[in-house]
Amino acid sequence: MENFKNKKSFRETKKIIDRITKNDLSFKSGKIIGSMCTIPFKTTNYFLKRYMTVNLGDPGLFPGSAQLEQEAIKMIGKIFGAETAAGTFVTGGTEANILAMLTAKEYSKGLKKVVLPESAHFSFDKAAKLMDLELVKIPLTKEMTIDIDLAKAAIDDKTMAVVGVAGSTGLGAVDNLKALGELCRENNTYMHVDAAFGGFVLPFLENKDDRLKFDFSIPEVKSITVDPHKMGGGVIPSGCIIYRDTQTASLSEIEVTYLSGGKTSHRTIVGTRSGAATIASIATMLQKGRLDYIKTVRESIEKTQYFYEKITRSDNFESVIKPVINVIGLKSKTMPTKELHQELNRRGWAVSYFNNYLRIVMMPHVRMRDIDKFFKELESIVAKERR
Ligand code: 0PR
Repeated sequence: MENFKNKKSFRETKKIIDRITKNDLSFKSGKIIGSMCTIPFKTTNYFLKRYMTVNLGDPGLFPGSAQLEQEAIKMIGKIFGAETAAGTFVTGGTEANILAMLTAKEYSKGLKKVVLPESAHFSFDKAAKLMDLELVKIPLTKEMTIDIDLAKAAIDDKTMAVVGVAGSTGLGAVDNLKALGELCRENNTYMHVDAAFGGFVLPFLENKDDRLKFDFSIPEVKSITVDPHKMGGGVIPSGCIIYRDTQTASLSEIEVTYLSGGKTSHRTIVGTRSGAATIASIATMLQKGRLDYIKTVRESIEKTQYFYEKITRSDNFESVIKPVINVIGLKSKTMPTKELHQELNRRGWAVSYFNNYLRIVMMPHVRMRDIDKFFKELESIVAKERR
């Protein structure tokens, strides 16, 4: 970086920043095939610019934007089957999950034990570190979902929260949340669903299986994480924590007495927060509407199916599970998957490596021709390895 002392012109500044960021990958390259984010909706620029100065941390200054946020939360709550939902936009799934754990801690009056599947996102480890929680990670079944019998054995009257995942980070797997809910009934244990990824997929799936139920229609579910900046097509940073009702939402509340507009409160970890990103993401939801989400999800599932069939037809690869949504865990049968990952990286492909498989995510920016190219590359790597 150049020195800070001499100020630079716009052109010089742009040159410096372009030079340093030139190695960033671009979604348009077709090589980002393992990320859970995507290209934001086409009108995003307009809303980002228009609401650049809005700080949702000061609702007294921006009452209209604060109202818009609440109306959007209600809208998402209704999609998830709750007329009474309340919550906030946050920076993403991590903040939403941490808030859910904070809320559960308050709800349970200070208990610390959290029962969750081994597949849960690492944001729960952050929450545990922050709040000194005890995570009991439950092994998975062969479908890579939480083992309900083992969960049952772990849940007791000392349990602060039970977490289920609707669209796991590695494989898109959906836990048996109805069964998990039933385990929360006896002690009225707080149940949270992490649908950061699945929340904008599952409600729009055609031919839905009853096992994919994840929302407030399960009576024990108290809160849900969902990220507009993943399958919502929104812009980074946009997550949401949605609570079943205002009473639950207010458990994480901190009163703020001095901000303009007088008495107000925060239910977020951060203080000042981006109105621009939130409003741009809400604008995306409004412009897409239910039918467009159904279409986006259908196309993503078709691409997943297309790739899955290629894998299963090949002698060289296998899928960890039959994909449930638009995430695939890919393993090589002929070479160590870790080496395959390294070679893909060397060739400029951005896929994530999870222990012993690669995560492929069929986001809206991934085109059929990218999938063909990627599959050819996979075959060429294993063929070369064999020679
Ligand atoms: N819950 C689930 C189920 C997730 O998959 C994720 C993140 C989170 C919570 C946390 O969300 P934030 O990262 O928004 O706080 N899943 C992706 C992952 O860890 C996040 C991601 C997205 C990472 C795009 C990289 C990337 O390029 O892989």
